Amino acid sequence: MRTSQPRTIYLKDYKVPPYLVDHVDLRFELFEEGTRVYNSMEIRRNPDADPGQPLELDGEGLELEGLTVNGLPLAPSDFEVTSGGLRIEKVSDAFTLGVVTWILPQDNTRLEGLYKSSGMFCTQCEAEGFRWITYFPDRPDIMARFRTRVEADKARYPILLSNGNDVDRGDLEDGRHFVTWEDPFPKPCYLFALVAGDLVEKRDRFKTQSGRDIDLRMYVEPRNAAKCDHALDSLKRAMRWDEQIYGREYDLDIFMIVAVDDFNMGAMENKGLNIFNSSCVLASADTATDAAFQRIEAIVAHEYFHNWSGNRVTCRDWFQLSLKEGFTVFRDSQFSSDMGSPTVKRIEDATLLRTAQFAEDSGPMAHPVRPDSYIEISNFYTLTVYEKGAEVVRMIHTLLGEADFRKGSDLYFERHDGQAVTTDDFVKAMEDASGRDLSQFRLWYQQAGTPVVDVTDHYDEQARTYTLTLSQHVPPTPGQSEKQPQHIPFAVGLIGERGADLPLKLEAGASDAPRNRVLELTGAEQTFVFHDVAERPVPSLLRGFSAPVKVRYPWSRDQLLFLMSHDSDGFNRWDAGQRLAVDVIQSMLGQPQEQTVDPRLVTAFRQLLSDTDLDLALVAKMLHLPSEAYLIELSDVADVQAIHSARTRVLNQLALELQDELLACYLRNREDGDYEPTPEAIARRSLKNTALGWLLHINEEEARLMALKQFESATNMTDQAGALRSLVNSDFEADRSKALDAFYERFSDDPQVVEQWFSIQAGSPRAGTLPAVEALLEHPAFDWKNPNKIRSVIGAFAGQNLANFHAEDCSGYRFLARHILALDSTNPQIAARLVAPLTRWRNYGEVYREGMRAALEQIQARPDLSKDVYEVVHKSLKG
Ligand code: B3K
Ligand code: ZN
Repeated sequence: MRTSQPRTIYLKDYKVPPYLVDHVDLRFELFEEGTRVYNSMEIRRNPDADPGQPLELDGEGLELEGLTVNGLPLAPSDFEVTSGGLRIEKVSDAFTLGVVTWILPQDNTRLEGLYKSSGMFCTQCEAEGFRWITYFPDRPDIMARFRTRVEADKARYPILLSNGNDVDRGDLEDGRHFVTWEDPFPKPCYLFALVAGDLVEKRDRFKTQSGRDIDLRMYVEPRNAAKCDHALDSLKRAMRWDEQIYGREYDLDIFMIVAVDDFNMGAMENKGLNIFNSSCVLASADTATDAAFQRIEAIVAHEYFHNWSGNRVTCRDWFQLSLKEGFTVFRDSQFSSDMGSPTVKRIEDATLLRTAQFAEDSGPMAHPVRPDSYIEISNFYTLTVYEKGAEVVRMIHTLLGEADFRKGSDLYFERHDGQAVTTDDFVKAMEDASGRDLSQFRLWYQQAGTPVVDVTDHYDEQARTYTLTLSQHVPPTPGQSEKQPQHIPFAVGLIGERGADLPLKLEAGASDAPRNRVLELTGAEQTFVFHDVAERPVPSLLRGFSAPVKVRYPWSRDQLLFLMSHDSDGFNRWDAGQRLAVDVIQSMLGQPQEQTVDPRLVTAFRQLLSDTDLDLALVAKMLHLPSEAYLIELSDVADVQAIHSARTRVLNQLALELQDELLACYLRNREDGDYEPTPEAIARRSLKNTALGWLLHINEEEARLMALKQFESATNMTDQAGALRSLVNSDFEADRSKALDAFYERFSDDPQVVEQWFSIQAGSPRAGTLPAVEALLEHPAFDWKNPNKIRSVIGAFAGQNLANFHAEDCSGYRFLARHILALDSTNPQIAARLVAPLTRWRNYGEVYREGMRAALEQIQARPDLSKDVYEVVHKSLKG
């Protein structure tokens, strides 16, 4: 824990490591009272570094039991144990360093390094967890070959795993045994993993494109044995897809997946041994929702894809995190898009980006995709690094086109295999393979903030020209007051009066003009003239959300309605509906209760609900009104209660006016038959449950009976949870509590379902009042040591239940601050994540603003804050 001002690390201070580690031999003796780690490193001086530097190793929370050089013990005067590590002033050019440490995994609540989760040992080393295991140069540009021997009690821990191939195993005295693993690929220590436990093994096989047989193994606690199929099937699809789309084949003979209940994030791509949060890998139809099935497929694929984008080619330093994360998120989104509906996937990605990443990008924690500095790297596993980073790669894909992008990725993997590199190396490979100049494009990695593109247009009837003028600016962000124009691929179409796309001729008389074009905006202002335009068109701007920017254009409501039903770009159809709804909701802010909704919105929604020819998956998305979080992001000074009330009124009126259509939609999509997570079936369930939710929102009696029936007879979790959620969000209080009790009763021994039960309540504006949420924290199933439980109660309350969290008496803020402080001493990473809802206090109305600031100040006043929480709170208050 911190006692003084924590140190800031700068990208500009990067220096190559003075020493390299070629080989590491590890031996773990696992006991109930602690673990002894024997670590033997073959070290040599780095020929590219200045000579004569001391050897410095990182280490935290370690008890040093032995230190040898070439087998001979070091005298205490030859080394120094510092607060963050160990320093040996004089070493030779090549030597073997032996370190023995004693650690306490059973007491490790931070969940980084080696720790215990429901009776099993597991590790989490990214980003800087390996230093909690042994002394080591804990930085990703040190790539070593690892050999790991794990020893433990055989009855308690029959399964002993680490990276690579198992090369030796046997029994030891006192009922103990060992397994030795060898990983032939050099890797940074953040990819090291170890697991020991009483687990069942599920096996599968995969034949690679070159004909090699890969052993797929999934390890879970015995009670989860029936929840592995979906992950294994997803894995095989991902392996095939990566061969087909990127030419990437798996390289080891074994690929292992392990599920653990206590995990700080979703999953981890350790070489050959991916470790997952149970909630991101275990699924069965009766316990996991459609959303969970899709999330699992995407995360399994994401971690698998890291084997090339992250493991074979890794990051030089943590400022380059987006090198692996942005690229891998892009790859997993392409994969999900290929497995399901591309338009829906794009809508989901853009929604996350526009709601949460744009908020991050305009708040006090705003940072470039490649940050310049950090205090605690764990705080930089952000939406900016991941999602905006993926958008940046996607824009390269758009600019280069499929074929050249593939040439670029081939070159990147070939050129840098086995290396630790930078985002610049990635862009360079793309340039070299395609011949394109991406120098201005690189600003996407360097400048923080969301570019705003203002669009004006002019139609000249005489000349039959249509002119689009695009101008851009990037708002100032902390530490970056001046910005340069960025290189923005801006996809457009022009829609004629009869609803068809017009040819887009940038020269008069050109024949065969495309009806979709990617304009390249590079200047602060640029004009594009389209010729032979026979009639005044409606512009379809930023089709497919071709860049992570905000577009401003003075659409009329009639134009938006027109786009909603005519745009050939599915994404923009959805977007037009969102813009229309935002406009309607915003116009009702602060208006009296009786203010009625623009009838055109009602008509548009009626059409969506009734037209059975439309793409169901798209309709399901279009029926979702913009979230409160998005409406807050769009406001300069958010009045949360007014937003909540306006949005609720719009929802109520729509539901009241469309009762018949909603009922019909519900009945039409109430399918029977076996559960299948196909895009079509998912869309049906989503539509049906949205209709049900709307009807219960207005406390419709017939819908109440349908919800109760659905709740009782559901054969899958999507319908079960959909019915429960609808009841919880209604005013039928007796039904609500009966359903909640029944649900808990049925699923109380399944932690993943209990987490859903928590979050449905904590996230509900009706059920999730502060006293109700405080009661959930006292529930026997709640566990302060389990991040999923914290997320499902506190995270859901502060992240989804905005009307209660932002109560005007500021009780929600004080509640959050209190728990952040309590959590900071057990799990600083989780504590720091919970600060996020308070960081943008400057963008709220006065009551909220002052309350949030007071909560941040209360946290900051604690003298021994972790670096994690300190950084977020400090930067938030500083702005
Ligand atoms: N690379 C891990 C994230 C590690 C987070 C460490 N605080 C999971 C992923 O992005 O695939
Ligand atoms: Zn990742």
